Amino acid sequence: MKIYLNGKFVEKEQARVSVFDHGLLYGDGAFEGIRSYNGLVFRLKEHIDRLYETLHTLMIAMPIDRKKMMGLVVETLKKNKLKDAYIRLIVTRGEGDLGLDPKKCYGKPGIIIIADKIKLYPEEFYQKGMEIITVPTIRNCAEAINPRLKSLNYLNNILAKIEASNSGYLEAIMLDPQGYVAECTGDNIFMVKNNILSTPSQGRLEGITRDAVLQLAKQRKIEVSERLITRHEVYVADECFLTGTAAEIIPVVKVDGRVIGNGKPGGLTQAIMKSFRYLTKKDGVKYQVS
Ligand code: PXG
Repeated sequence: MKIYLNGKFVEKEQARVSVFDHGLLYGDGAFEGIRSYNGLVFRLKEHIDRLYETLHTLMIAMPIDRKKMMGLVVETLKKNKLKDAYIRLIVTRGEGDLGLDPKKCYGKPGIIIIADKIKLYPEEFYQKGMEIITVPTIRNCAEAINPRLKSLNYLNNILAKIEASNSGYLEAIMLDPQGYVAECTGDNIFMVKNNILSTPSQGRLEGITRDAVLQLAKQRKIEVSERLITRHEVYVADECFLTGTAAEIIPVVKVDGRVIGNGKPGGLTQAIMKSFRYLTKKDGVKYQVS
């Protein structure tokens, strides 16, 4: 496996970062999880834009522009001869002296691109739907670390993931500090009631898959509402599903022990799953693997 690390491609075993990297010391940096489908990087530009927006707020000045970064992602895929892959792009504040202050860093961000095979949820979940729970750890709020920042500081969601896993679930709903549904640990959430598709308007990551689903829904003339959502509304919804780069679109049939709708993946969910699959075949940056 060839990994892009600070300007060169190196073998996995040689891909090492300094113990003085502020990404490691403080979680000071940003990341993206991107996916390619049959030689097409899904919405690469949108992922790179989101990354650079996070970096802008973190005040990490990038030595390369967005176009060059897109090129490097594609090059990493080609070097590894991967047509269907999961790409993990990481930018750290870089090496520095000890101490929180970014000024202690030497001004050279660490850039890492890993391209690996994608691990999927079992196919059964996509056909029968999955069960999730709400966990006690609340999602970061805009007043603290804005959840729109895809930073290396993911402990908030990791604690929630541990809580889900301790109870035997793979994914969990996180609430915002006011008790509204925010999102899941690594996925956005949608619900359908009376043919209206709703999703939380705030307190969550601006998911690329979420965006794609909203576009697909609008194209299909489905009524869409971005608003505050309570757990009760999810419990009594007709349908529920999650969206994310890794999960794609996955139906949810039980939340906190409450059956959603008829306990099977809903019709609108299935229609959107189908449209999304089609979209991944045409929407992205094309590349050739020799
Ligand atoms: N919410 C959170 C908190 C996320 O981390 C999403 C929603 C979905 O966003 P996208 O843009 O992917 O539709 C995410 C994405 C991983 C991994 O390695 C995590 C994500 C994506 C890909 C891989 O665990 N999170």
